[in-house]
Formats: sequence, structure tokens, C-alpha cells
Amino acid sequence: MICIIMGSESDLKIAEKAINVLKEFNVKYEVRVASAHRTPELIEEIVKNPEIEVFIAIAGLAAHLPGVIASLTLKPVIAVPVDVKLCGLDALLSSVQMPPGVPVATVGVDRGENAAILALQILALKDKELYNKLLEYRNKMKEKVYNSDEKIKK
Ligand code: RP5
Repeated sequence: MICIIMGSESDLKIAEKAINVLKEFNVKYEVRVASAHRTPELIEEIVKNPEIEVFIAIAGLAAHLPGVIASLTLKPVIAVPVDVKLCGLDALLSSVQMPPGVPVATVGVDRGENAAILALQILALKDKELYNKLLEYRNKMKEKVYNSDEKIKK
């Protein structure tokens, strides 16, 4: 199961990008709101769920959510920095600059869909059916580029 945690309900738009991908792949997920600064005890409680295999942490500003989750678990944590201020640079740096030994895999600012794909790729290491679905997804993207090239080239 993939657990999406956002720092605030105001991050929902970005979380929806991830949710849409997970729905498309028909993978089990849950969505929660928990703040690193306002409700650290709730994060601790959520992280305890043994069903969770990968975390997606979505937060803006001083985005400590992914780092706090990573401090509490050995499961992979994928951060999505959100553009609230400074084009999301504050959240990007907060997510990506983890100290040695406690990594967080950080995708681009507002890139909720990439966090979902990366989470699926992790699960696909032990799930052949999911792996094949991801391969199909890649091939569709490839086809789209070839079609564009065919249309545009002179
Ligand atoms: C972060 O601060 C949240 O992840 C959100 O991106 C940002 C603003 O939060 P709210 O003031 O909308 O709760 O913690």
C-alpha cells in the first residue's frame, strides 16, 4: 500500500496528481493530512501502519514532513515539494538536503504524478503485473513522441 501524506489540505491539488496515477494503476493507497510542525504525533501514528510499503510526502514552505517521516521508518519516502512561496525552492531544498544516512527521494516541484510513478516502480520490483503495466505506460509516452515527430517534421 502507498501512503500519501500531505502537510495541509491546501496541498490537495498536488496530491490529486499522484492519486490520479495510482487510480489508473489500480494500486491500493491511502491519503492523510499530517503536519510535521503542527501534528508530529499524528505522523508517528500513521507511520506505524505495517501495510504501508512506500510513503509520498507532499509539503510546501519549510517542508520537513518527508524528513520527519524518513526519521521514523526504513521504508522509502518520496517527497513532493510544493510551490507555496519562492517557486517551491524553499520546499525543494528542505526535502532534498537530508543529512547523510536518512535519504528522501525528491521529485520536482509540484510533480505529484512523478512521485506516484516512482512509488509504483518500487512496488514493481516485486510485482510482475505492475511492472508490465508501467512498461505499457512508458511505451504509450514513447508512441506519443513518435507521433508528434511524424506530424511536425519537414
Ligand atoms: C506546509 O505549509 C503545507 O504542506 C502547505 O504546503 C503549507 C501551507 O500550509 P497551510 O497554511 O495551508 O496549512 O506545511
